[in-house]
Amino acid sequence: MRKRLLITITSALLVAALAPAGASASIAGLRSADPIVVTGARVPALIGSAPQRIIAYRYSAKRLRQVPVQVDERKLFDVGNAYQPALPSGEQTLVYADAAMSAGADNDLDFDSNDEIALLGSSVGGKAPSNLALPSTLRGRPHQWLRVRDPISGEVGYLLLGAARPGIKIDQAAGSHPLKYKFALASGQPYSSYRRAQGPNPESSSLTTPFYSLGFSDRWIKDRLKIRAKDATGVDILDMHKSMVSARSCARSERTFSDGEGAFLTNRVGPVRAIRDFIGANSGPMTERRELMYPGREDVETFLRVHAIGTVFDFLDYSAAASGMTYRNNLNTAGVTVDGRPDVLVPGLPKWSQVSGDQGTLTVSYSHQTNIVGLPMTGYYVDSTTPTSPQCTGDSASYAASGAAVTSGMTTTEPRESGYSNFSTSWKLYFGGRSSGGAKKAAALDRRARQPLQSSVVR
Ligand SMILES: [Ca+2]
Ligand SMILES: [Ca+2]
Ligand SMILES: [Ca+2]
Repeated sequence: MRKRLLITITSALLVAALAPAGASASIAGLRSADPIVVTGARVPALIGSAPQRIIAYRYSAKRLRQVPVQVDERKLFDVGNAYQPALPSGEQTLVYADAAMSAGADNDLDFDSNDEIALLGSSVGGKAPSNLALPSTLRGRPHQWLRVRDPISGEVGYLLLGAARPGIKIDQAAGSHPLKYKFALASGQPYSSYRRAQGPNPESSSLTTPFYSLGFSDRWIKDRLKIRAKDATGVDILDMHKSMVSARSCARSERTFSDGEGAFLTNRVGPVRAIRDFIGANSGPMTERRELMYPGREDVETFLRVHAIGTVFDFLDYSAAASGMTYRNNLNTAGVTVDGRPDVLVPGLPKWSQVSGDQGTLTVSYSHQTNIVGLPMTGYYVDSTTPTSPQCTGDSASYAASGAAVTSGMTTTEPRESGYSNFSTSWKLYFGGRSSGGAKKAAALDRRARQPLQSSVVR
């Protein structure tokens, strides 16, 4: 009896020790890879501050601790003005300001209503007592507490944002530098030498985080991807991110897009994310791809702006080094083996797909936005060492080449044409180790991708 009681007490203590120190621990754990993005309009007290003086804290273990924060200024910009001579599209969109690239610096160099503050889910803390003294950096300075909510679990957490006192040395990264992104032309020349009227513009650009690494060989040529999370082998499982008008023709591909006219709007990196944003896809010069690269997640956004083209294909073609991984999607949860031998899949447009094996786990959540009613879309999948479709770029095989396609009816999305429609896609890629595979885990990541962390100012 006594012994059993002792065991019960010990277990209770153990549970207490393992339990999250407040509701926020769940957000910081389960949603560590997901970003929290807040526009200036949502934190009015900070408007007018110097962007590089904004710092963030969380309350944890009875004190305030600084966490990484990044401020990315945005501006309304006609992307056609990135060309020389300018090729105005007549449409203004919000782009990330970059004085070194074609987007240029923001028109308002202070933190303004459309600028963004980006933080990571892993930084969220608990609720601080209302009488808690502010850190010396923020005493008498504008500051606001942000309440962060996970719409899936209902859990909440908090972050303190403020504009640091002038004269005090601060580090917005809080000592954390998980992202190494380098935009580099293979020529070694600066961006001012970029051939905007006619490519190619070979690059040796790369991104490395503790969870993955990427390589870019030209504007549209993303041809290296290694999963570095946990126990992943870290081999390069990507042949090419392929973007084509037709999967049966090499007339238009990521190669011809890169060889044609184009420009970079943005190439930025900070402690929370790297931003790579470019335009130019042959007769769709305003067509834009924006990569938002967080430590454990990559968001790939594509904005189609081109005359009527009928069909579009966008997919990741893996490399022979992906052999042995399991490919699955929400319509084929049991999965098939990536081996260059054809598989029979239930057809349809997947919500998510995943490749998982010793090489690590990559889960992709797909979404698209359009005002074209009833646009027919489906999934794309080819696993074959002797594919019937031309490869156009990269190697001669298709290893679990998978993504999405518009199969007909892609009407004009060109802003210079009357009656144009909108079509854009957003893929969210999560990187994990060997044990991160499986349909259940993929579905959970897909839910997180679709239901971003919410935030609101509380005081
Ligand atoms: Ca600004
Ligand atoms: Ca196969
Ligand atoms: Ca290939």
